[in-house]
Amino acid sequence: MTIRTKLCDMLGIEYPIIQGGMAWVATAELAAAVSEAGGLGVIGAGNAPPDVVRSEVRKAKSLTSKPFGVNVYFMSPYAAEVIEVLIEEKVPVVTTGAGNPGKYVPRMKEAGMKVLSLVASVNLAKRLERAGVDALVAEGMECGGHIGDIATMPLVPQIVDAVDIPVVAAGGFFDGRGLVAALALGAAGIQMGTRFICAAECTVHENYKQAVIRARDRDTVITGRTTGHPVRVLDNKLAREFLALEAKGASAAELEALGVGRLRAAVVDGDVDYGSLMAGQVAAMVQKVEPAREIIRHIMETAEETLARLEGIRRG
Ligand code: TUI
Repeated sequence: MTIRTKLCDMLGIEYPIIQGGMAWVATAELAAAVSEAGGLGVIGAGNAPPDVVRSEVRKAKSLTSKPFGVNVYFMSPYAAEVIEVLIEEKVPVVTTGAGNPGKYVPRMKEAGMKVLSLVASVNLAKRLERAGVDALVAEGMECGGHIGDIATMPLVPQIVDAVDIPVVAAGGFFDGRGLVAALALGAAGIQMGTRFICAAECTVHENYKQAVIRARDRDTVITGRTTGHPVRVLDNKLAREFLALEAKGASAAELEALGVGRLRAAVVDGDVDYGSLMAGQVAAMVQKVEPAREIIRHIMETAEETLARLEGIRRG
């Protein structure tokens, strides 16, 4: 027995699990490993220039013949050029984040791509459905990185009720209990980032993986609330300095200066003190590094156990 949803048919994947397209973190190696394991691997284009994205896409193609995606980060100065590269390279799936992809949707659809857009509000979900995207990823504030202000539990059913296209739930997912909960809320699958940071195939610095593994339930904090760009990260020296500056009423420019290059420092250099260790609240549940295939297998196995347990509490 297995759990299949309309998301699997739409994307040509085996299991309704999408790997978050995390900037710097989600390289071709991780994306290909997740796709090979039956989920949808996603390369995070972040702020990378188009030639770098093209070479990552080609690397992923050399590592898997299964569908994979690329996340386009709309605050990147290269977003428009990256989209052209993805069209030229015939990337089957694009996920969009941190901005409104509306005006690019027709071009991506004409190229035969599936477009999934990350949203953190009902209003944007409705607008993007009208713009013609294929599915939405409803991202609750439990997730890592840039976040909205609504938690996954209230956000997902509100978006499910507001649109007619498939909705994927994101933020707070770790195992099959979460997958079944997402399906119960009306979602067609889940997107997970944090757990995949600790996939064996993920190329982030080992220090970053160990910081996620060490994290306990209250170890993420939200910086940047005063700038209007809240970001969930693991608590460290950088986060404390950032929060202290915010408490003193520092300007957005001053705070931005502190943040420049910090994600790269965490991912590439393994700077766990002054790097930006973006991670979601489920960091506390991640306890080991394991292959992407094991992560997917564990989610699907625990989802089956959860369904069986739920069946057991039905009374006639
Ligand atoms: O984008 C994210 N999460 C992120 S981005 C990031 S950090 C980064 N750093 C360096 C380079 C590249 C990235 C860390 N985490 N999530 C997707 C997401 N996007 N959630 C919500 C939205 C969103 C927000 C506003 C989507 C559209 C939107 O549009 C506003 C409007 O009305 O146009």
